[in-house]
Amino acid sequence: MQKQNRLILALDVTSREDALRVAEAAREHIDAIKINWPLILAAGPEMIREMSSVKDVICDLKIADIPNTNRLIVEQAMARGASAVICHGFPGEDSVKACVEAAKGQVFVVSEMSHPGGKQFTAPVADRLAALAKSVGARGIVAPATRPGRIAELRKTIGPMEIISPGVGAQGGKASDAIAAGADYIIVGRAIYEASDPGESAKALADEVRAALQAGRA
Ligand code: O7E
Repeated sequence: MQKQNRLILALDVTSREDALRVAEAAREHIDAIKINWPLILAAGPEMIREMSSVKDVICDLKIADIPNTNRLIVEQAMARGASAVICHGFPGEDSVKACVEAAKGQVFVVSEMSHPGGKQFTAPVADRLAALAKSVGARGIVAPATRPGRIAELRKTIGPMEIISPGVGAQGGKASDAIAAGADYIIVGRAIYEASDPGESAKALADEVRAALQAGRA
């Protein structure tokens, strides 16, 4: 995944036509496409391969099972062209390790989730989940753009590992705040795919990210 725009498109649309339309429109302003269950269930797992010809695909199945099942799921995603996968940490170290091995390190582990309910169970253990991600050699963690202060906190736990951050736009977070707090990439869905002009919306977000980075360097 290139680190050019620091913007990951969450392609949670429910038809192949919409997926192609939005991905093409946003293409030059994004670094990766995140595919989740809505698109896979609606248009089939071959969407992973098809979208991987547009941009690197992060397969967001939020894998959360025993090690053997996790391994089987990750192998299927990678065989279809995924560049990385997302798993949950709560099933434990052996389960996350199985994902890391099957994806050759290309794993992001969910820490504190971005929605209000994320405060209930994930927030109290987010630092431990982040530490687990680090100890098993994952690529990075998922941390909430809705609570940028938590991005900065979790950064202290993981050091230079990557942080990808959802919650910008529809969930109320701001791209510039997430980047200023230390996110490497923001993840944006509805603010792009529900926009009347998804290309313009993606461009505006990428511009906001660039401006935040420049302000940080000044
Ligand atoms: O709110 P949106 O429309 O911009 O979409 C956000 C996307 O990020 C959506 O696919 C959702 O499943 C995902 N997400 C969160 O919103 N919050 C989280 O805490 C975690 C994720 C997620 O994708 O985890 C893996 C990156």
